[in-house]
Amino acid sequence: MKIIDARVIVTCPGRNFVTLKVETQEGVTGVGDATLNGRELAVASYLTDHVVPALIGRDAARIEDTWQYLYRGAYWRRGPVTMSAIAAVDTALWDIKGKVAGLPVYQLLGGRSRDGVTVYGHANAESVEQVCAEVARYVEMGYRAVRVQTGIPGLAATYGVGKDKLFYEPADAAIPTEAQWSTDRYLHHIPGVFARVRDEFGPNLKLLHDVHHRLTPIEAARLGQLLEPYALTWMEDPVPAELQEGFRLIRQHTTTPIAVGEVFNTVWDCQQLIREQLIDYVRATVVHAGGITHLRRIFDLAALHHVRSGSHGATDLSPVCMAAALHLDVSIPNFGLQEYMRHTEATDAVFPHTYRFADGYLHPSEEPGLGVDIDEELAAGYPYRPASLPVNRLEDGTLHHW
Ligand code: CS2
Ligand code: MG
Repeated sequence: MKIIDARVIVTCPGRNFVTLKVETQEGVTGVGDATLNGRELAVASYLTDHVVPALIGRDAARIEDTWQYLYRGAYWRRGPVTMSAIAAVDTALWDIKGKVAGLPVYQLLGGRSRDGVTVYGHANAESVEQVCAEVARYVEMGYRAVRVQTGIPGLAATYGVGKDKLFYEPADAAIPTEAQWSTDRYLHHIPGVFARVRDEFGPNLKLLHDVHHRLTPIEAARLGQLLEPYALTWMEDPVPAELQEGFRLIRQHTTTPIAVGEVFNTVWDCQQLIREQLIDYVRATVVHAGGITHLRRIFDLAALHHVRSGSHGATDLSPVCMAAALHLDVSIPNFGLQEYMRHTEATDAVFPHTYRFADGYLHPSEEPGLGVDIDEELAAGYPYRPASLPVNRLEDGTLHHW
């Protein structure tokens, strides 16, 4: 099963996506997502210039060996660019293996551990009233879990509150736009939002909130305490996570569960968080954490320490990543939740897929492989557009975490 071709496709059907398509001598193809928001072309170059030439002629069946070859072989290990590139190759090879076996990828991962993958949607709006209306829309669509973000009085724009409700997209300009942040205003406002939402929707709806790495551990501990009466499913990314031991402080003070990991690339980013049981959900993804092969390792370590999965699934992760995520989600023993932000119609058309949403669950494809593809002709009609994520400043002008 020799690899005879591998090509990198960059397309922008509403936002930029990088996709790797691998082809074998027998004509079997596989796809992998390599999108890294705001740094798309760096991964495209890593693949085209350094990885693709070494893939040609390799045996497509040797997934683990190829993973090790790309990880150890580069000498320079880890990092989002490297790991997204490796992820794309790994995902494409799992897709090929499934097609050759005639089985959906989840069957190769041990088969189903559950009937459906519980997903959460994003309710975001400027005011508490508006956000309640957004939550109600998700409940009507069948969602069992909703993430809630609102504007903060006194701040011009807030993370998570976009113009478009179903496809929130923060990468809005070639040069980063500047947003404003105030921890005091935020901490004062957010508990009241959850008091209202919990009161209106009752105890059975799972509620989540994304702090987007903006607090210090002691501030996060306080927020966790303030939110305890509203029984959140998780408080996400309370602090930047480079300092894994920083989570000890949060943990000592609150029973609000903690989720973190959308920027993690390898198990080394979270091994202390997991081993010391400092978190409850690990949110690493197929595309940014080295593909199905490596993400499964992270989830296996997590399973030993009562940590569940909660993979990132924002609009900047393509339907190829979502398709792959669902095969893992449905098969692992310690699945928690899957984020599901819907893609635009143009994106869905460029990436035809057969996973489907019903009653608050996503269901992976039953087709051999991942059950997703890229329509290259359609993709060619959407050329790359430079777009960066914003930066954040405190009211005195200090650059803060976005
Ligand atoms: C977010 C993302 O979905 C989330 O939890 O944190 O919207 C994140 O900001 C983007 O995916 C960054 O690319
Ligand atoms: Mg997040």
